[in-house]
Amino acid sequence: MNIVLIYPFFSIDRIHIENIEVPPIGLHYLGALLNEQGHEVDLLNWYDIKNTPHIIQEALLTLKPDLVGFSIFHANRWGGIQLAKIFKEHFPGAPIVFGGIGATFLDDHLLRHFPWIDIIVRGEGEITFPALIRRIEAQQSYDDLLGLTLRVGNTIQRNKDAERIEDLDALPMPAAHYTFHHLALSRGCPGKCTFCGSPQFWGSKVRFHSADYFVGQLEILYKKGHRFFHFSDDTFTLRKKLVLEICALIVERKLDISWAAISRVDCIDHEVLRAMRMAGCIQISFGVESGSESIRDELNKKFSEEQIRRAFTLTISYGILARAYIIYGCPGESPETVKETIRLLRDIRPLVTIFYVLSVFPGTFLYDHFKSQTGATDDIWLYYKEDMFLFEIDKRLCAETVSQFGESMKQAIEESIPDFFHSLELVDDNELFPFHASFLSRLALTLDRGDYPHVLPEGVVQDLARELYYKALAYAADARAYWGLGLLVQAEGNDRKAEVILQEGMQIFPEDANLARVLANTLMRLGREEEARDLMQNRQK
Ligand code: B12
Ligand code: SF4
Repeated sequence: MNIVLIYPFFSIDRIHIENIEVPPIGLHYLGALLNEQGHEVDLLNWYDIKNTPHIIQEALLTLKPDLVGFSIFHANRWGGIQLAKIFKEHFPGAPIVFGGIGATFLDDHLLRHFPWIDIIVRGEGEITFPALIRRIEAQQSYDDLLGLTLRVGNTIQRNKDAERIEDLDALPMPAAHYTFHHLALSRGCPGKCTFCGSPQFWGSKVRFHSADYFVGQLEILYKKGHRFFHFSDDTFTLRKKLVLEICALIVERKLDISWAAISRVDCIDHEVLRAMRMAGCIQISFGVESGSESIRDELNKKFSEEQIRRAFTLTISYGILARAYIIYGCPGESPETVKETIRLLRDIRPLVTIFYVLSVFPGTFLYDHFKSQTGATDDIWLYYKEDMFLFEIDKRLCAETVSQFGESMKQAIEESIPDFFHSLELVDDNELFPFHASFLSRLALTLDRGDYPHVLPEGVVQDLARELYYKALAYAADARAYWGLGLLVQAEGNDRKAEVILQEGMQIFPEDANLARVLANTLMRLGREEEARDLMQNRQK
């Protein structure tokens, strides 16, 4: 069959497109599986297609789909609905199938209101979707297929849930078919946070790939040239032994990669952090959510402050950037709870904090509670609207105040950033010194050239970056530290000093292209064009 899989567009343009530009990992799994079953699969990442509508027109001329599948998060469901209509008009014989978390929890609503959507595959797709395709190909009825919601006569029928896959390794490796940098080791989460759809979608029993499968995927992507990865599990470190095995394999197979993971504050310790750092982990994000214990309780995120504090201190001490996710506009949010969050953040000193306003998604406890309390139905989603914030439905909150809460937290944290950077304490472990140097120089570079300059005053940024570069070089020689420091000193107009730093770096890292380029530039600025030319020519030989 010719199958077109589409990741549809979002209604609202984003400032940070990195949150939406990545097609769901699940589409790669499904595409790989269908490819291996002999189908022709086109996977279209159309997250921003509304800005280039001619591409839709071109696709309609070239594609010949027998079936079109859409991967729906909540926020791109209108994109899916609109594209599905266009596809139905052009290819009336091709069934339109919706899947993913956004379709699973609004199955009835979508089929009831949008007649051009034919079938919803609920939950995990790899068993139900191929089974559906087989039935369609064989022109057999699929009315009884587990995991489907569909129209039967004039009614909408929700079949029983499909079994979940026991052995995730039995799935074909998406990396053999596609190139991407988001990977997942596991499915499922034992947590029960009230704002999160993961437990209802995946279940609380967690299933894992083996270390061999996971690192095997990394290896394939590495050979394709990828060096940075996101390990996108709900909690990557849930099974410590498996993580240690993965880290050992990454080192053993000499994969020179860096990666970011998501974890929970109660799921890390010295041993696992050390292994992760040695295997290239540079960042771990933790859901802190709030500094107020009563709000954390309300969200069912029952970690103590002590656990949060310990996780951040420990993670940073291994030279891993610890990121805090904070949700505000929560039930019971007040100026006091905001102060508590600021206090906790100042205490745990995350080097990056990501703030979200609490959204209420179908498939979560918060949403079910809202419906049962108010008598509202899923038809609230008929409005052309991406998300629903808690402050829109909780009378105790108002938009303006919640927005002020966010501003005051962000401002307080920005003011504290220099303190956070000054106070870094890294473990005294010789083997980790080159990693510490790499961590500190990366931080300095982010400060100097990345996201921070606009939030910190001129001068402060440069002083901090300088401090970090020197601290890095005190741990170990590091090409990036020499390069960054050279650039910083050059930007201050001190070309002679920049030359000394860069020459020292070049002695140790003669192959480093960045160092050579800045050194050549410095030599030009010093009026030594010939030396600069020689340097660059020698490199080209
Ligand atoms: C990794 C991740 C991200 C990554 C990458 C997202 C991506 N494109 O995959 C990043 C960091 C970019 C991200 C960003 C955001 N995320 Co996120 N993210 C996740 C996370 C932790 C894992 C997703 C994952 O890889 N799952 C594993 C793969 C195998 O599953 P899958 O892709 O869903 O596909 C399977 C099924 O859904 C189904 N399926 C999927 N598509 C289709 C299509 C068809 C036709 C069929 C038949 C089946 C099918 O079959 C697949 C195979 O089994 C989930 C939580 C979770 N565990 O699911 C949250 C989650 C998806 N994210 C969530 C949110 C809210 C966001 C953000 C909006 C956060 C924010 N405020 O900005 C952004 C925007 C994301 C977006 N694109 O809308 C919510 C979504 C809620 C909702 N109902 O939409 C989740 C569920 C977490 C939560 N808090 O509840 N996220
Ligand atoms: S927020 Fe994290 S820990 Fe809580 S239920 Fe969702 S995935 Fe699990």
